[in-house]
Amino acid sequence: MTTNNTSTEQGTGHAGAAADQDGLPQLNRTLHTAPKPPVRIVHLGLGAFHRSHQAWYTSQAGDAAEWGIAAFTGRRPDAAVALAGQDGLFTLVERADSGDTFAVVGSIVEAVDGADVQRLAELVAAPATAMVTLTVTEAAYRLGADGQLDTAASDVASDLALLGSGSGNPSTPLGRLVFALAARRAAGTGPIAVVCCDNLANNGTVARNAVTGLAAAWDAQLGAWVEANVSFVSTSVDRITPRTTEADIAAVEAACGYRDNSPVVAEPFTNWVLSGDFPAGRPRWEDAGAVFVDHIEPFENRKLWLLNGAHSLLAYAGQLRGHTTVAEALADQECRKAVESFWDEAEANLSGAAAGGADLQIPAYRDALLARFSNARIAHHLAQIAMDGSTKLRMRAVPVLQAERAQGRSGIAAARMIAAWMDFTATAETFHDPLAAEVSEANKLQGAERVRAVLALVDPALAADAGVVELVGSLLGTFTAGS
Ligand code: CS2
Repeated sequence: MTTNNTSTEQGTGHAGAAADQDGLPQLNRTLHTAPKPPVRIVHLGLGAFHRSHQAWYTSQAGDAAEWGIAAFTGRRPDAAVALAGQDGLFTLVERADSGDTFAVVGSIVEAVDGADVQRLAELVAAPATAMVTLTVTEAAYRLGADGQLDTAASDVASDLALLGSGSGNPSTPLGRLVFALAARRAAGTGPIAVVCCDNLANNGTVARNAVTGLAAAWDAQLGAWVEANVSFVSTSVDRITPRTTEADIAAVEAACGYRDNSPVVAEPFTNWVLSGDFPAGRPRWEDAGAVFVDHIEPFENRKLWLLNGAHSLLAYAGQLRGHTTVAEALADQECRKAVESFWDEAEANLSGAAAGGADLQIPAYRDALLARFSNARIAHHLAQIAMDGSTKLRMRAVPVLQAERAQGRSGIAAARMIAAWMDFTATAETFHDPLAAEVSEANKLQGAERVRAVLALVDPALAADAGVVELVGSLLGTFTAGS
């Protein structure tokens, strides 16, 4: 293991740092004394990916000293409690095939329990705050299969009732955001950007529809204010970030000589493509390699289809064949073949006019993905990727299947991903999905009826196409252990 203690902030003495039971000091700002940047970014969804990606980019910007992040958790306060105990600092472990490097990231200056909506409102309303970034998961946008905000979803409906009556705090990330935007409107602190960093096609538009839809359903004037004052930025984000383990915490202790309760492990590769306006300014993320483009769609599709699509395929096919991690699944020729043929289909729909003049360098991108997925030192668990399949497949398999069929081809490789998901949901002990109950119910049906019912939960138009139902049905059972 190579150890390279590069710090984004210069370490100094250990004065005042609390020690853990091994006598090691706890990571905090007495160990790393660079000035705390002021809060200018509010983030919703304080998790590992936010820290390895947006927080890292912000810490690497040339004007990092001006840009601090206040990050709010989602459902549970744990990540905020752990991070607050070390002044928002955390170690980024970059895990390459050849070894680890360690760096302290200092851009998060406040870590807050997401339930503290008063603090959220105060910060979003503050004149210095220029943007709200989001990693709230694909499923949190509560889009129905028709792509529109599902106001009938129980948590959306209950947030709307709470907002309307003023009798309690909203509990969904978007409900909380809308509450905080109302505070900004009331404070008169002007335009702001919302930057969606979730893996969705047209994620800026999705965020716009969801946030504006919710705001307008609560208060028409707030809806109009959001339309006029909030800029929704689309982004394509990329950095493989598995869950942190106890072994990772121990590795940081051994290499860095301090205790960090919240290190984050990520691959060395990172990518961020953005498109949209920042009316109140932004950090110079381009200093860290972020790219600003006018037309983001080809970049989004390249990432969502080639990387995320292959991930989902490996997650279902790989687990059906008894594998645990991405690297293990990719080493299985059956899974690898399925990925390569899905990539062929996706690639056919990424080139030519679909690229919109962008040079997507697909062969090099595919080669790089093979290398990234094969990094066996990154234990990226298939179970983590398998979550929320009904939402993810809409972005990862459905567009490729539709594009293939529109050109008179079968779309068999994309259909294979959907069939693998159906087999997985029918056989897994449990699975996490916003539509888990509906999927399980539909899986009880037989034959074409079952395929149609499960497909309808992903995309009603596909379910109405007898050819697709037959194709997906014929691919069930493709991936079985040892076949
Ligand atoms: C993965 C992504 O869990 C998943 O669905 O496909 O989190 C993936 O690792 C990231 O998008 C990589 O940038």
